[in-house]
Amino acid sequence: MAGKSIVHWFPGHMAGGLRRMKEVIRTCDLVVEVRDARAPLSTANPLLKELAPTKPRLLLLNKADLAATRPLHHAYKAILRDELGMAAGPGQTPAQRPGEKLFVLTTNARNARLTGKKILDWAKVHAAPKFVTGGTMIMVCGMPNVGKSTILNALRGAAHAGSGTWNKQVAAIGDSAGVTRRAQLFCVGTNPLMYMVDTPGIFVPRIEDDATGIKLAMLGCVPEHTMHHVQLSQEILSVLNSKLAWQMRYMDFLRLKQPVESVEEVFHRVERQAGAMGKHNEEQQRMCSRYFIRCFREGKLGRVYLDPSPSISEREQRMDREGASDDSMLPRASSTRRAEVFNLDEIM
Ligand SMILES: Nc1nc2c(ncn2[C@@H]2O[C@H](COP(=O)(O)OP(=O)(O)OP(=O)(O)O)[C@@H](O)[C@H]2O)c(=O)[nH]1
Ligand SMILES: [Mg+2]
Repeated sequence: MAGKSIVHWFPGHMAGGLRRMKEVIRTCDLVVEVRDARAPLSTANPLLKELAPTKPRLLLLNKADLAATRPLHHAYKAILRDELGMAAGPGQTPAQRPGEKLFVLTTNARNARLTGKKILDWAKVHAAPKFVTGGTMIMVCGMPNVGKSTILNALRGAAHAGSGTWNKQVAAIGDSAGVTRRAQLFCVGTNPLMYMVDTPGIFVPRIEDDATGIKLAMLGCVPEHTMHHVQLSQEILSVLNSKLAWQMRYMDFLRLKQPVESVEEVFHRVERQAGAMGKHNEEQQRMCSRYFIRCFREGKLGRVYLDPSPSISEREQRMDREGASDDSMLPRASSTRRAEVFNLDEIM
């Protein structure tokens, strides 16, 4: 089970970051909460919702390229229903709470520029700045490693498209938790003027159950040292062998003929592929497990969806495992036909 350290991971920079966010949020016109689309419920942070209950909110389910599309689609509708008290079926009347503005998008790094443009367009209409001359202030927040800084860079990219400087990354990104360690302000657009505050990933001081802790460790929302690498690899293998994995890609990847239960077998395969047989020491095992964990996080072992998705039938599950469904089942951004960007208006 998850080590106790997962439950208690709340380092100093997070406590400081949260304090700073509470100060900065007063001047913000829009809050962008980023979650991981592979576990949009487990990567929700209640602390963040409490920060600004009345501000317009934009919820981004990022890394949708790594999530199984069918359960993500269901989750999207459930989030609309739960967050807004909104019936999510087509043609139903939205029962939005008075004054609440929420925009939900799924996105991924591949179409980040397109997402950036959609966010900017939405912000122009729904998050008017308090003082026009001061510009719109946007705060981006979320759990560690969900892609906040990547989104910020995308927004800058969208705003600067065509100017020759759009692809310059300003916010540091990295594949481990805790890359951004303090709140930083960036200009993301000049017409109209928009600023964005990138914030450090904020973890919950206490996780309710070990299962959530394990999911967050799998997704890289906590640093490596919080869970032993062999234990984490074993948990990942269990996921890949279960219904949570929507494609059995790990067997192809490791050139296995049938599923394996033991993580030792996985390490053995990795060793063979790397041509490093024979050195059965701890360092070798650590390298194999880190490689396996990284491949899982990068989606090389197939798309997954880690949160419960009860409304999905066995048949749908089987179709996805056999590769019969793809991104085409998600609502699309109508004009561009690019996958994994959709919005409230299109689904209602
Ligand atoms: N496949 C995929 N990878 C993504 C996506 N968005 C971000 N990433 C990767 O996820 C990792 C984390 O991205 P960051 O933008 O640094 O995440 P962050 O939330 O700012 O992380 P912290 O600052 O540590 O809290 C990086 O390796 C990104 O390249 C996505 O949509 N799809
Ligand atoms: Mg960051």
